[in-house]
Amino acid sequence: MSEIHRKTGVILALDVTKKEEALLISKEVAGFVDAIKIGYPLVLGTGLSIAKDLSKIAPVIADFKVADIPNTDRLICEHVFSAGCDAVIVQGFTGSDSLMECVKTANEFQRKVFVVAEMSHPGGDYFFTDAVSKEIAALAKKAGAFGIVAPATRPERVKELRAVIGKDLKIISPGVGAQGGSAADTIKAGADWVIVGRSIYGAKDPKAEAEKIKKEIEKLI
Ligand code: O7M
Repeated sequence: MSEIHRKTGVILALDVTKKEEALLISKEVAGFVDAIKIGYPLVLGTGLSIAKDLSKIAPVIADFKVADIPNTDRLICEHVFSAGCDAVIVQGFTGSDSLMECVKTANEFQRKVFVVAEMSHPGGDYFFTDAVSKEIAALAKKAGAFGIVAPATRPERVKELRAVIGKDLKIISPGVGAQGGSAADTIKAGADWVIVGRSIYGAKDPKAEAEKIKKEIEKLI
């Protein structure tokens, strides 16, 4: 288990599907990212045991967007944390009892929960309307989550959601690069980390790309 500390402001979204590639890229970019986010593509491709391998390189965030009844959520979270993941990403629209069960389970394992407040793709604000996103962000705070997920493709929303949660919770923001968002604009709007996938793992030189984003963020400090 390791803590997620902000040094670079970058989280790698490792959506490759082969173990060798996942390990190679992670080792290459290790100095330029603060955590590695794994999700269905990699875990379905390699098995959940990849979490332990990657946790030797950087803290691991399990992006399963957990969205079920409290009992099922607890079973999923227990599995994820036992596998060596340092944090889990869950949905908040399931309601406070489901969310609180995830946070309770995370606390038992001394791990963290991030709650999706709004999604980054063009259709992402269709159901995650302004009012709903803000309500989910407020619920994440009330439930004791570590942070929320907010869209780098809409920095103005990051700013508004930051105003809802205050300084205590972290914001991680996907949508930089391949989806059109800017790392600098997202951090300026109040995100703690940008989540970057294809721009890094799909680059000819993932290390150079990760370093470029890290430097873009460093310039703001
Ligand atoms: O940089 P990309 O676009 O290749 O990858 C972005 C990653 O962030 C990818 O793993 C997505 O599944 C994830 N993501 C979004 O792109 N948008 C969202 O709204 C939410 C997520 C996410 O990480 O949810 C927790």
